[in-house]
Amino acid sequence: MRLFHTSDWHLGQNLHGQERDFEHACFLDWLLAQLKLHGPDVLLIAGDIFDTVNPPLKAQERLYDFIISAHEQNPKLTLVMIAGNHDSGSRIELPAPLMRRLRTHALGRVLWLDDGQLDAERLLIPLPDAKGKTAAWCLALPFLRPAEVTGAHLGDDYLRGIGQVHEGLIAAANAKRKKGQALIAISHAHMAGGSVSEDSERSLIIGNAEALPAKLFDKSVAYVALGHLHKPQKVNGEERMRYSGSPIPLSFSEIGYKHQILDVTFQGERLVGVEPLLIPRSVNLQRLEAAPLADILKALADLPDIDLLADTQRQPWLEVRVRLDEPQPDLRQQIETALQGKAVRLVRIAAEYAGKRGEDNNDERLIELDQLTPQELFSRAWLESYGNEVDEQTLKDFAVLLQEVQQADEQP
Ligand SMILES: [Mn+2]
Repeated sequence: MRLFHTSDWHLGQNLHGQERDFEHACFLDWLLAQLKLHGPDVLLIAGDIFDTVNPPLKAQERLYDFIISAHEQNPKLTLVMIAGNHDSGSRIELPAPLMRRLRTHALGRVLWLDDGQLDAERLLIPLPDAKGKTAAWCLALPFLRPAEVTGAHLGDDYLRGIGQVHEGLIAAANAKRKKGQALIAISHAHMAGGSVSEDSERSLIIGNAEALPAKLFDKSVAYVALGHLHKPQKVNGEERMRYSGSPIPLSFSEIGYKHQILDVTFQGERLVGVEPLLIPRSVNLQRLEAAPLADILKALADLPDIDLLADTQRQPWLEVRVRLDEPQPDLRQQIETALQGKAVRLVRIAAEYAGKRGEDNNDERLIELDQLTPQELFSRAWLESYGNEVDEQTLKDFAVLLQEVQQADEQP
């Protein structure tokens, strides 16, 4: 039994206004070729399939085209995908009846039965091997929003609610499986101890309350395919508990990651190997680190010139950081002029100013709005208005309101 584990595709993402569709198309072509080459039994996509709850049509076409192509090419492949915190759970599930015909299972929500028990049945997916025999069970844990795991008979403790879902599902899976069948979990969550990227993983809840303890997955679970963190990594050094990471860098802070999918092998109920398959980078992200304007202009002049025969879609995305003593109204113009005829695509200019408020304040920098998370902005506004730090409870309430706003577009 062999599976591929991937996550955080963020189809439809744009980088400061620039579409990533070409990069996603290159990744999906590569993935199809890997499926053909290695012929795994299962493909797991651990959430954040789309970048937003209302993804552009082109992004939806990418996903469904891929599923159909994968099925036509590898007719015995089972595909399981779950919603992440960027996805709409109901949107992911919407075409489920069609997708089942393509051996594809899409889980976006957890449901509770009338007696208050978790509806575990719909979250347990049999994974057949090449001969069609159930070789393993997949436990699907879509990203759980507070409203799904709290309430009347569940109580209002988010972490406890999450714990109940895990316990209920693992118990149901253990009751169901036969000897020799592996348990494989797929989950979109922030596990405690994971390392986070600078600015692209939208906070799940807030502070440390959002990080889940690894012990939620007891040893009966042979492998945990995780999504949410964009850097590929093991959780607490455990071989069986992994983030595959995103297939493309979703922000300039992710340039250094070795983007990959994981090729995971089982013998009976035992995990026997995990091998990364490195994804070729179709478009580079390039960042010029903060320097005075004169140095930056010189560095820009040294960039390679456009090759008229080369594919413009493969030109690197460029972020330029400039250190300034005072505002420079024609900054963008100077940079754009320096970039004329250069084989890069400018996506962002970040200006940093040396602080002017006294000698001790030389490190104070002006921060741009898009460098702040909504929580940070709220905290700063609170401090400025009331003169004291915002308290935990208010921050939590703010996080709940924020989630409501972020989902406001979502269809019921
Ligand atoms: Mn993500």
